[in-house]
Amino acid sequence: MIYELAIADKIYSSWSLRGWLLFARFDIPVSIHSARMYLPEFTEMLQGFRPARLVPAMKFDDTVVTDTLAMAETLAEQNPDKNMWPNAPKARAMARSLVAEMHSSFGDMRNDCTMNLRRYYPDFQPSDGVLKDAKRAETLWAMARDAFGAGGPWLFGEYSIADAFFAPLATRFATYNLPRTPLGDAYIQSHLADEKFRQWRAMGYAQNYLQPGYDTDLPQGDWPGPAPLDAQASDGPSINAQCPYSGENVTDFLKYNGRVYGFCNPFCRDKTLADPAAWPKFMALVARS
Ligand SMILES: N[C@@H](CCC(=O)N[C@@H](CS)C(=O)NCC(=O)O)C(=O)O
Repeated sequence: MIYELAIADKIYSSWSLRGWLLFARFDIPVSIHSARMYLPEFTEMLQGFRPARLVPAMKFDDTVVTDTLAMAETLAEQNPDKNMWPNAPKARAMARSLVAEMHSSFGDMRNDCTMNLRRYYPDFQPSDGVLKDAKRAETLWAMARDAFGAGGPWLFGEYSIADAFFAPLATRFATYNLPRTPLGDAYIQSHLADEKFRQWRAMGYAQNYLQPGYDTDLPQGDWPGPAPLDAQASDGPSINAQCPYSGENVTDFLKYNGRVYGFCNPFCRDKTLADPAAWPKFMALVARS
């Protein structure tokens, strides 16, 4: 099956993150179309995904699927080898409940705590509604982890659609420093440390775009996930002639641990700069050099 996916800003678009994780986390090949929200380019992009009016939207053959819940079900049905839902019927039923509730609820948290993967606001004061949502999320997480989570750090042990759905909520706990139990904190940290999530966030940094209205004036701290390795933009020449991602000749450079590494375009350099350890191909090049 050949899939196309329309998404928006990686730092701010929580539903896009969820849609992208459904592909990235289950290793399903997809061709990505991306546009910034609230600009004409967004509407233009969606012309190719009619009748979608929001992101994410996906397409296969001539069929457009316009909502993350429908995308998840369609992908799970078309890729049975990927085990996107838990295998055991009772676990699968609970996973579906959690995903449906995530999809239809948590309005206060979504409204008051917009996703912002650039920021950490340690002093944010949550409203009662946000606190209620946060508590409900933790109740659901604890229920799944207690019953089915023994095999790994995710809600049902192995990563499932339910984790992709809760990833944006986990980032809101992180950005706004929402109160949480140790169990909730461990689950949130699993998301922040997840390689695919880190790649998404690093690509968001490389997009280098501040969405008006998504920041607050509150004091900021360092991102509460794994700290990036220290790398700096640099001039060439580099120790590698070919980009670790594309194999093409290098044009853009960074310095890490006293050595200069090259990439075939500024975006690939910048996404690596934002979080070098998130990129296995770059870390393999470092290990070889
Ligand atoms: N129910 C939809 C929600 C999609 C949604 O709200 N997308 C936002 C991005 S996070 C959007 O497209 N915003 C652009 C706009 O409102 O113009 C889904 O699950 O896919």
